Formats: sequence, structure tokens, C-alpha cells
Amino acid sequence: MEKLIITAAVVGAEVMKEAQPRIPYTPEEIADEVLKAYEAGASIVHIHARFDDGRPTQDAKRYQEIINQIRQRCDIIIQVSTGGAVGMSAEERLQSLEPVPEMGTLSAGSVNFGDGVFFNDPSMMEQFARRMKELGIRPEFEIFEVGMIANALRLVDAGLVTGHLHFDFVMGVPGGMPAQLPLLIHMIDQLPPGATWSVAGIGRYELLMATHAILLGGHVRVGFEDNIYYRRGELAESNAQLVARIVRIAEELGRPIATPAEARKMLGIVSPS
Ligand code: KMH
Ligand code: ZN
Repeated sequence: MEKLIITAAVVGAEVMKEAQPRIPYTPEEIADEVLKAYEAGASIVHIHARFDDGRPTQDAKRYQEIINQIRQRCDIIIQVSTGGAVGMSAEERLQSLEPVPEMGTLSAGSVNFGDGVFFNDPSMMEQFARRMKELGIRPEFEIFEVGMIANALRLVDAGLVTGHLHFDFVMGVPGGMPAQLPLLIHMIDQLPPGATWSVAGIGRYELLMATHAILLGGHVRVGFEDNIYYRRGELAESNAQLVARIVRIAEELGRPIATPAEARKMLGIVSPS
């Protein structure tokens, strides 16, 4: 089986220090957390930006600062969020692409998200895909519901997404699809030949879905954005601790871990930003 790409989603837009005291907010805190996750085996980092007080922001300068800090530390693939937080406008969300990172997320439809709605109508999806294509940024389709795969493939058919296709199945968001193995298998069956995929299981489903993904030849996303616990009732010490557990399981199951350089090749990414 292919080497395993581990994505560390170290920040997110929702978790605050009150819930997980180790969640990073500042560019330095984020980059330090990224370095530890990289050393543990992550080859991609999915980043969001925060103000110093923890409020989410899509400010381009803040993203640039985070990217600079990460680049001083390691060569991990940097994937910025274009999802931001529920309620942000398209223009606000697109600012994170201004530093021209290697990868960006491309959410493939609207979904209830906790008490709110994560809004991504067809014209927004097209706008985001077009911008990423213009800038040469490799998209990762974020799939919160089964029907979103067809939405993503419509963008491909329209020529707005070209080259290698990579999907991230986000399973277990309250309001989105549940984290269930038959659903995962159904989604894998919908993908075009050559596409790669990862799973981000939310909360207590993170470890379970990650293990399914390792066995099924997919890739894995873990981190505080999706899950703040190591096990029931025990907060994780760091994002790296969650990554390290995946590395141990993968090695036992015969999936060696991809380096950032290997992951770049697998995902068709030309060069570091
Ligand atoms: N924070 C969620 C509303 C992404 O990063 O692209 C959206 C999200 C997806 O996290
Ligand atoms: Zn995110």
C-alpha cells in the first residue's frame, strides 16, 4: 500500500483554550506546535489563523506570519483553510490564499455545522476553485456530506480543478454526515481513479476512522481542530501526541509514513512555497 500521509489540523477555528489549554493561537505557538507534529510524522499541516485572544481570522498578514514561522522550522506541506469560521464571507475567507501556500481547502458544499450553517453555494465553490487554479494552489476537497463528492466532480468537469485530486472526508461534525464505515466505503467508491483521500473523524471518532483509513489505503487527518482528547476524559498533551499514535498504528499495520517530499509527489505538488 501507498505510504501514509498524516495531516495535522493543529488549530481550527472553534476550539478555545478554555476547552484545550494547549491549543495554539499566536503564529509562534502555532509554528511550535507544527514543528512537534512534523517531528512526530505529519507531512501536511492544515492551518487556521487566530488573533492573540483566540478569535478566528482569515487575515492574509496573519497567515503569512504563520507560514514564515513554520518555514523557519521545517519543510512540512502547508495547507491553509479557506473555510475559516462559520459566518465569514467568501472574500474574508479567500484572504488566506494571498500568501500562495502549496495547498488550500476547498469545501464542496453547504452543511449545518453545530448551531450554524457552513455556507458554500455553487458560485462560491467555483470562485474558490478558480482562485486556487489561478494561483497554482493544490486544493483539498473538504467533504462533509456524501453528495459533496458529486459537487467536487462538477468543478473538475468544468475544468476549474485540474491535476491530481485529493479529498478529505470530514466525518462526525454535528450537522454533517456521521462517522460510519459503510459511508466511508461508499464514498471511496465514488472517487475517480488515481484520486487520493483522507479521513478526519471528529471527536471520539478520530482514532476509529483513522484506523479504518490506514487499513483501506487512505490517509489520515488528526489534531485539535477535530479532537482535543487522547482518550475518553483525558485531554491530549499536544497535536504531536495524536500524530505519534497514528504513526505507531500505521507501522504495526504495514503502512510506512510519507515524508513531506514523498507526499508532495503523491499529491502532485511541484515545490514548497
Ligand atoms: N471551521 C469550519 C467552519 C476548512 O478549514 O476549510 C470550516 C473548516 C473547513 O474548518
Ligand atoms: Zn479547518
